[in-house]
Amino acid sequence: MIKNLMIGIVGAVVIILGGFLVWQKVNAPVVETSPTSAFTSSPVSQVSPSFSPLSSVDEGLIYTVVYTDQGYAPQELTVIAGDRVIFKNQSSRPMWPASAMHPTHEGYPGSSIEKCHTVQQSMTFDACEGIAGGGEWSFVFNEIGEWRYHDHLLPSKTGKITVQAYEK
Ligand SMILES: [Cu+2]
Repeated sequence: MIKNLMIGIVGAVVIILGGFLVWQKVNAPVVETSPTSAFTSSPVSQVSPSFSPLSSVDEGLIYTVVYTDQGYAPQELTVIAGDRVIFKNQSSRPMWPASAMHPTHEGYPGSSIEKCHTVQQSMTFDACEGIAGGGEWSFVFNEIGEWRYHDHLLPSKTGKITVQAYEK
């Protein structure tokens, strides 16, 4: 007798609970749309990092040439294509590293003082302005060859960057 009553109560609870769950599902369309939008947005953020290896093209070594009142040091430097050279001014005057020949700066491929202050400036081996003492200017050398340069503000101060091909 008690056993039957228990089964009846459990059965009633299951039916009420089930009915409540079905009612909640039907009356809650807003809750169901949010997992859908989260699903569509997450694959986008997962796909984009797979394009990042393209940036490794720019990951060469970094060298430093120091400019003092005595000139550039080291005066001659050998790097691998894709390496970056930082020219640090530790002299008492502004410095303006630029490709030979003075005053046109057209020795390095694609360089010309006429490209200064244009959209092509970043492609030229030319600081395009005086860099104050304590400041620095850097350039990535992608062209293989021997590239002479000078201080455009004091052309007697010269240096040479030799760029070699990358070999495994
Ligand atoms: Cu010059």
